[in-house]
Amino acid sequence: KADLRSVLAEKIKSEQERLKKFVKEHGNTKLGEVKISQIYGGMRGIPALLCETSLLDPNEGIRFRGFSIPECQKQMPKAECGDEPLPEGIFWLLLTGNIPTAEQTKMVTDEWNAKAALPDYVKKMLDNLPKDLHPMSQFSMAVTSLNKDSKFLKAYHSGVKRAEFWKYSLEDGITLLAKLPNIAARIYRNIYRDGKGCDEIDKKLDWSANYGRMLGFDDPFFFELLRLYLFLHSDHDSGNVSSHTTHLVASALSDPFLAYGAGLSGLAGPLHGLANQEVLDWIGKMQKELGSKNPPEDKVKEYVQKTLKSGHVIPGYGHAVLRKTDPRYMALQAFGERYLPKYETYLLVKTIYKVVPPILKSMQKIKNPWANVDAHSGVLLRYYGLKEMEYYTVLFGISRAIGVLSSITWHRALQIPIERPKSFTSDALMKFVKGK
Ligand code: CMX
Repeated sequence: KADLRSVLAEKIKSEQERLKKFVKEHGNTKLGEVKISQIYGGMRGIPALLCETSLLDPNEGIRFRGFSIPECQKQMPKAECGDEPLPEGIFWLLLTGNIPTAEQTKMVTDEWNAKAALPDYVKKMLDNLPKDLHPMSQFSMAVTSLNKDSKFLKAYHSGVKRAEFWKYSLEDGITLLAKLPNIAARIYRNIYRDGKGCDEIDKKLDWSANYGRMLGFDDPFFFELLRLYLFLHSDHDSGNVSSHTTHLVASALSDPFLAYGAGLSGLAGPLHGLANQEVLDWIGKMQKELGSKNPPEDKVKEYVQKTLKSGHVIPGYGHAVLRKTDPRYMALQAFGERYLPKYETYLLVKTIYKVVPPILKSMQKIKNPWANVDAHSGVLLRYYGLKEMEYYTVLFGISRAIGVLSSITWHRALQIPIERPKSFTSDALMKFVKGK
């Protein structure tokens, strides 16, 4: 029945020793070389980051502390009457490397429920923001503003030793995770429901179900979808924009609220987290133009080709690292097949999955023609009545916090220094090449 803090403290102690020895013995081992094309190419493939919580394999997809998505679905604790892993348990797994018991998971749920209430100043700020300010801007502002009561910030200024920083970062991470559904649901109610609805936590329910309730839903299948969604998006190694931004900002010893506020701004980009909104928007336009909710394959093919010809990307397809269909897409597809197999827009998503990869494969410049997670998430949310597409990235933002806040704790425990890679001007690179 050991609690999260004591399990983690033990693990950190043994890892600090193990990793110190590892770096001492192998610190000079080379992992690869850097090519000039990589400097101009978004640093793709440069092995430069540490991420203890998850590992992304180009063909296999993500593993959380060594566990694949199906393994997590099988082994992680679930809600009563549910089949999907509870995101609270994923937080435990990412932090400690161990699959928690049902009792340990419940301890996380209880703590998050107890700390879920928002300070009045955050409520007031959110209630006074213009309704046409994008939900992600509102989300990032609210998260940043919570640093007023950061335990890390207070500890830093009161002279706490560096070796202890991780403990205060963990407390901030837990506080932030507890409050995220409340912030996100308030933004939703303010923009789309005239501020009406409940913001009371039901202590008998888990994190995802409480979030669903505060959004104004009561369908247990929707709560189950939220559990799946919030589990799947929790971590994706640390090279993606939201994770890397959070790490970079946190490396300056900014507190976890400031760091994740910045990460959310990165998540809001159309090539990253906003793609789920773009997918459904694109599908909606296709349905309208083709005059059918589930148009035939040849018409879909024409529409895809037209999109590409107009110079746009096909949202939800391609990936900077993955080279196969994203297993997160497969997990969402399995959910759709189980609960909404006849829904017309779901059937269209299936047709798109048949049609798009061969077309993208034929364009040689595209390294990965397969679907990523964003190709499937929106259609499931829409089926259950969460129809406001520009809100979708907020869900992604609630989930990604689980991984990156776990990582901040670990980076502080391992005392990883401020990130400061070397940059060059083009002229300096040309001079270097000439001098060779
Ligand atoms: N449709 C059309 N063209 C695409 C494409 C797609 N789905 N995916 C890649 N390409 C193009 C790129 O735009 C690039 O073209 P240019 O050389 O003319 O600029 C070329 O193919 C090579 O790109 P790549 O090396 O295969 O992919 P990148 O690593 O540069 O980019 C990504 C990855 C995700 C930004 C890109 O595939 C894309 O824009 N996809 C659509 C948006 C999307 O689904 N994003 C969500 C990704 C998941 C996430 O991070 O959250």
